[in-house]
Amino acid sequence: AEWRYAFEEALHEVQGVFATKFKEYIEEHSDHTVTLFPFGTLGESTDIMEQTQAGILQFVDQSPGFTGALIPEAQVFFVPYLLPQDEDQLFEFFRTSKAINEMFPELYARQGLELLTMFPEGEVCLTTQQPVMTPADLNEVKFRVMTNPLLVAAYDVWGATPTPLPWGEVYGALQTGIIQGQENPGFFLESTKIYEVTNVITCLGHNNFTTAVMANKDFFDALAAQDQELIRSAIRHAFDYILDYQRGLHEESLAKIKQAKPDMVINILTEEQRQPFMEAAAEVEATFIEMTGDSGRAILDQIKADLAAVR
Ligand code: 6CS
Repeated sequence: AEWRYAFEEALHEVQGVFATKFKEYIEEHSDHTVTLFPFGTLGESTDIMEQTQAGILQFVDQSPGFTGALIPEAQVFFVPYLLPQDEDQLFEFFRTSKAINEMFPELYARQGLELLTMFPEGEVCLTTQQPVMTPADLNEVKFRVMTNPLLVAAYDVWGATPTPLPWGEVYGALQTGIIQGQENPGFFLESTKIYEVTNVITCLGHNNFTTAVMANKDFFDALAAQDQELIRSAIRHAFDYILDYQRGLHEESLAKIKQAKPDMVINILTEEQRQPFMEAAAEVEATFIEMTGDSGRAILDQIKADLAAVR
């Protein structure tokens, strides 16, 4: 059969590299074909999710940053400073986490989605017009976030004016001054040339970008056991590849930005400079529990237990 798979990035970006590995594996090990739809070909993140829930697409990569309305618990990935910065710990967490591999699939299933995997895309840094050395520097800064209430809450406590927008509007909004900042992982800051319309990159160590790949559940459930296993194997293959692919990518991307635009300021904040951001962000965890109740608390507790196990 022909399977259709849409994602939120270009073909050469992390989600596209993952999807390409998935496609190659499926086509090499079966008679099925996978048609890839990169960002922009079928609309924004919310559009490709709707198309997957409707069964027009079989596979979709949608980041929790856009899944918050559908699955509020997915916002846990925006509790600042929850995920470790150490790559080995982070990768081991995604590989072994019970929250990700056992609990989240049940929540996605209720929305008609078979959650196949979640993986990290790299450390998230801020790009702004002015330096951000303390939370006070974000005061009055209209800061674009993904359409996610908890991310709004996080930038609120840092004093910014959080502005949820779909990705397709971000470059233009920075260019025209409607917003003055946004955040994304290093590779994406480089590949989308977002540095052309901002002056300063600031890394606070507050998060790593998490994404999720899923299938339409009715489609998946109706497949022969052999095809389900084929899909799971292809996902494992692409997962291993994408973790390896990302080693060193963040640093390389920042170096490429510096090369393309030498006067771009790149500030990696010290532990001491991060402290006020951490302290202000501590209340965001309570906001997450308020938004999601017992179900969110269970996910958060399990993530903490999963993290403790890899530390
Ligand atoms: O900021 C965003 O909206 C986008 N960022 C990444 C790294 N991937 C897709 C997403 O749409």
